[in-house]
Amino acid sequence: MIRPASFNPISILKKSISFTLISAFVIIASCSGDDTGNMGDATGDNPKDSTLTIPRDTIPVLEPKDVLFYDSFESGDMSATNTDGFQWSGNNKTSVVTNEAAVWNNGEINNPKPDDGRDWTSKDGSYGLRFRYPAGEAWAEQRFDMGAPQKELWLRYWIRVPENYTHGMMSEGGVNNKFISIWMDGYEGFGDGSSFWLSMESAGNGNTDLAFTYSLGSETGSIAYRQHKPFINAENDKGKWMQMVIHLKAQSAVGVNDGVVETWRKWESETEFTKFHEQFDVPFKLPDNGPNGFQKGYLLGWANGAYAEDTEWLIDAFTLSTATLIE
Ligand SMILES: [Ca+2]
Repeated sequence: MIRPASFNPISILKKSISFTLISAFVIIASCSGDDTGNMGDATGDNPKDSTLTIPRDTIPVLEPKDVLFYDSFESGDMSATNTDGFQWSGNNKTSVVTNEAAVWNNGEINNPKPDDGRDWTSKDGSYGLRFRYPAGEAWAEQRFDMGAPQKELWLRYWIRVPENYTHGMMSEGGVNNKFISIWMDGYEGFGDGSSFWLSMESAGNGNTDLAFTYSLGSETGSIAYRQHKPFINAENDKGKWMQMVIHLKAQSAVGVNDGVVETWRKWESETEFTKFHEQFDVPFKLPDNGPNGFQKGYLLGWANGAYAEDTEWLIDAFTLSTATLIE
C-alpha cells in the first residue's frame, strides 16, 4: 500500500481533497457511459466515503494535475481517455477479460473463458487486459498514444506472470522479448527523438532477466541492452502479479546527457518496491520538430523467442503520471 509521506492535518486535508478529485477524474476517464466505475465495490473494499471509489492501494494520492491517465479496464472496453486525448490503439492479440469471458477485442465480444483451468482474475476490480501469445507466435501487443508529449513520465501497472511461464526460446536464443517500449515522434530508426525499451532476456533454465536499452535518436537503432537483472524465476513465479514502475526523463538540452531511466518492481506479496535499473546520464534526444517528449508506446510486444506453449499475460490498473509513482 502506498502511504502519504506525512500525516500532518493540513496534509491529510489536502490529500483527502485531492483523492476525491482524482476519484472523480478517474471515473470520468475510465467510464464509457455506464455506471461500472465503482471499483471499490468490485474489489469488496468498500470505502466509508462513497465518493472514494478507487482502491487505495492502486493509485497514490497526487495532485490531479500530476495524474495523466488511469485505466483499470472496468469500463469493459478500450475507451478510456483523458483531456490530452489518450487513446488505446487497436487490440493486437489483446482483449479485455473478466474471469468469466473475453468481453472486448476491437469491439464488444462475449467469448466464455475456455474450461481448461486458466485464470483471468484481474488484480483490481473485475476487468483486466489479456495478452495472448499462441504457441510459436511472436506478437501480442497493446499500443497507446498519450495524446500529448511528456518530457518526464512515470508509468505504473500490474502485470501477471503467465501461469505456465517459461522464457520463450523458440528462436534467436530467447533474447529481446519485449516488455514495454516508449517513444516520441517515431519508433527507433523512424524517430528523430529517442525510443526506450525494457526487454526480457533468457537467464537460462526458463528464467528471465529484465534489461533496458534506448536509441540516441536521429533515426538510429537501439544501443546494446544493459543492466540485466533477475526478473522472473520460472519455477517459483508462475501466476504471480507484480507491480512495475518506470520513470523516464528526456535530457534537458542536446548534449547535456541528463536524461533518466529508473525502474522498480514489487510482487503482490511485498510491501516495498525493489529498484531494478538506474541511469542518470541518458542522452534521450527530443525530436527537433516535436513532439516535445515521450508520447507513444506499447505494452509487451514482439517476442523474438516465441513461447513453446500458448502463453497469456494479464495487465491491470495502468497509470501515467508526471510526478513520482513511488512513495
Ligand atoms: Ca481492473
